[in-house]
Amino acid sequence: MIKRLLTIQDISCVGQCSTTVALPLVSACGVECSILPSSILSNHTGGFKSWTFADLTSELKKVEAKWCELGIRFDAFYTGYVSESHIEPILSIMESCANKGALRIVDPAMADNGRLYAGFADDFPSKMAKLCDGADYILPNLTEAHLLTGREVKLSGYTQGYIEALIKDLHALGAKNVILTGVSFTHESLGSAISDGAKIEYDFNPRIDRFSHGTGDVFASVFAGSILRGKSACEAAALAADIVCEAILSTDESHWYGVSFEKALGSLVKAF
Ligand code: PXL
Repeated sequence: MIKRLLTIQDISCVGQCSTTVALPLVSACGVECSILPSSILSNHTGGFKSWTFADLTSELKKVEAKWCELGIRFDAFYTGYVSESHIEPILSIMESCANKGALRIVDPAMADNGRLYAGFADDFPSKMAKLCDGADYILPNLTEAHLLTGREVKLSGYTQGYIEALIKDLHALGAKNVILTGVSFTHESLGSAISDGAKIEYDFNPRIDRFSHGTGDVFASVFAGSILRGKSACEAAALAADIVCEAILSTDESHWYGVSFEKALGSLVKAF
């Protein structure tokens, strides 16, 4: 039986992030992808001058009630960019619409390059931490990891011991598996640390010296689809990183607001 995943995050109508990236990538993994948009924006907030924002918090409870009435259930939940008002309704849906053993995959998408995204209050990381509590997998980047654990952000010049202490603090939020992205111990490589709470493994790719928007969403979407197809966390993280690299390298330099993940869909389909 094909597995069914529900992704809960915004729809940025233009910008190649969140739901518009999750839907094609999770589908390409051979997993049914249902969506629950928590808000609709004209475009994402990372680099465009302005945007519209329609909040859908009040819809979340109505949709949950309907799914309960219809007996609709999911094998996994994958959350991304959400606001404070969405957190309690999401926790409720993850309880009431879960098949037995349903997985919770939380990408605490809220910050990058040392800063929270536009529009998030300074205390938002403590709210996002509530979604991490009880998650099977969390996928913070380095900035998000520091903010979630109340640390001052340190993006370079750290040791392996430092990264492993940070991961320990992330587990203490209540997350079973931690996939910390954006880890680098040499200038030539960039990758992730994958921890199940007992052992930590690393996956690195050659560093691509270019800032790209939406790569965290591509990584999380491929990771989520791969886990549902039975890959281990290390295999899923390695595949997700390979797809991110292929997408970045396929993206025209002038295409600044996202990555051309469309060009990597063929490789992703072939990986299953
Ligand atoms: O890629 C994360 C993301 C998702 N949704 C919106 C965003 C961002 C990052 O800036 O602005 C609306």
